[in-house]
Amino acid sequence: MRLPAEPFRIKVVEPLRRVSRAERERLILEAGLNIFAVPADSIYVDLLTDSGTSAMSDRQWAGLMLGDESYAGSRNFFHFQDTIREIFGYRHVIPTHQGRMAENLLFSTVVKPGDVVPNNIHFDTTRANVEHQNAEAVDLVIDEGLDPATLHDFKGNLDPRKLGALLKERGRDKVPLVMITVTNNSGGGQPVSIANVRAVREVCDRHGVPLFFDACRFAENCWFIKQREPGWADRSIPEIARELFSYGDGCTMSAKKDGLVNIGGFLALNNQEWAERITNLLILVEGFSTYGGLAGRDLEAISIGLREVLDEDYLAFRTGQVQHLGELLEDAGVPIVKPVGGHAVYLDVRRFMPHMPQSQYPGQALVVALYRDYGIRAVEVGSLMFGHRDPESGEMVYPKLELVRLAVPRRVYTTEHMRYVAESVIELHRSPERIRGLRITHEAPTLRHYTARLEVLDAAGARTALQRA
Ligand code: P70
Repeated sequence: MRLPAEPFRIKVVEPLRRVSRAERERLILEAGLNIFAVPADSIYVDLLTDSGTSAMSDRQWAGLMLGDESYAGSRNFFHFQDTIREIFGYRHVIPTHQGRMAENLLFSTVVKPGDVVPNNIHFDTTRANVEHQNAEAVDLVIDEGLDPATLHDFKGNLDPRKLGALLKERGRDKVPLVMITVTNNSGGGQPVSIANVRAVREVCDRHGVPLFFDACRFAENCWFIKQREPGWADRSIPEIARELFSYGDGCTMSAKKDGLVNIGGFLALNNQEWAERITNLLILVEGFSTYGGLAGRDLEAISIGLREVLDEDYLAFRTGQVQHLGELLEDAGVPIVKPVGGHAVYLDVRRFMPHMPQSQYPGQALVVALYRDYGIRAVEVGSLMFGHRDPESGEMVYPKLELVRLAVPRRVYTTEHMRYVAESVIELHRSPERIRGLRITHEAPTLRHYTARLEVLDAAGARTALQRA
C-alpha cells in the first residue's frame, strides 16, 4: 500500500545548505567523531531525533501569540491542564521544560537507593535518572522485542511473567513503581498493546505497585493499537488513549515528541501526596507550578499539539512515511528492525556490518560514514549509548541490540527526502567493509554518548586518521 500523501501543505520553508564531503570530513574529525558535536547547518537530512524537531502548525504558531506570561495562574496553564486531563485522565498536571525533568522529579521523589524500577526498555535518560538515585533500571520487554528479525505486532510489550518473577524476588518495598514506555523507543519504536497493559496492571495490583507510562509517543502507539489489536479498529484515538492510560497511575511525557512542539514536557498523576512533594521540588528546581520551566506560550502550543496529534489522517501519514522509508531499505536487502516502528527506522548493525565486533562501536562508525558521505545525521543506539563496565568484574558489558536509528521529525521532511536517505543507506550497505572500527578517547561518567570523543582504528587496532577509512 502506498503511504497517504501529506495531510498538510507547506506555508513556510527553511532552506538547506549543501556542504561538500571534504568540509563534512573536517567537521566530523573536529567533532571527535561524535555526531552531537557537528554544526546542524552542515547536515542535509537530520534524522538525529524526532524530539523537539517537529514543524508546528499555523494554529500552534497562532497559539504562541496568545501566550499569557503571568508568573502564576496563566490561562495557558489551564488549557494545558484541561487537555492533559481529558486525554490522559490523570488529576494532577505538572509542567516541566522537557521529559527528563519529569523523570527526575518523579524518581527523586519516590525512588530510594537500592530500589529497582522495571520498564519494557528504559530509554537513555530514564535509565540514567533511575541510576542517579542509586537504584537499578531493569528492562523486561518480551523476548521477541530483543530480536530485530522477529515479527510481532506489539514488540514493545512488557513481559508480565518476568515482572511477576522480579516482584516476587525483590518484594514490593524495593519496587516503587513499574514503567511502560509507549512506544518502546530503545527497542525500535515498537508499540505496546492494551491487552499487555491490562496484564501488567494485574501483576502490579497483585503486588500493590503503581504503574506509570513514559508517554512520549502515545499517539503513535494508539494508532498501532487501532491498526493491529483485535477489537479496537472502530474506536477513536482519544478513546484508545483513555483506555490505555486508565490502567496507569500516572505518566511522564516529553511533549517534544507527540506534543508536536520544540520544547516542553509534563508529569501527570493521581497520587495527591506524590503530586504535592513533586510540586515542592518543581518550585525549587524548575519553576512555579503553573509554568514549570516553560513560557505561557509554550503551554499553549503543547495544548494545541496534543490535540492535533490525535488526528487520524496525520497519524496515517506519519507512520506511513516511516514505514515507506523502511520498505525502500528492506526491498534493497538492508537489514532493519521489523516491523518498522512509529517514529524511526532502525538499522540492524550486527547484520549490516558482521565484520565488526561491538567493542569497536560499529553503530557509531556507521553514523560517522552516513554523515561524512551523504550529509545524513542518524544516532547510534548500541554499544556507545549503552555499553558500560560491570562494576564488579570490570568487564565491558554490551547491549543485546546494536542499532542505528533514523528518526523522522514530524511534518518536516518530504517523501523525496526519505528516498534520498534510502538511496544513501543502500549505497553504503553495498560495501560495509570500507567502514572502520572506532575507539573512545574521552567519555563522561553518565550518558557518555552525548559528549564522548572517538578515533578510528586501523585493522591492527592502531590509531589512524579518518581519511584512511
Ligand atoms: C530521542 C530522545 C527522549 C526520551 C524518550 C523517552 C522514551 C524520555 C525521553 C526524554 C533523546 C535523544 C536521543 C538521541 C539523540 C537526541 C535525542 N528521547 N523517554 O530522540 O525526553 O528529551 O524531553 O528530556 O525517547 O529518542 P526529553
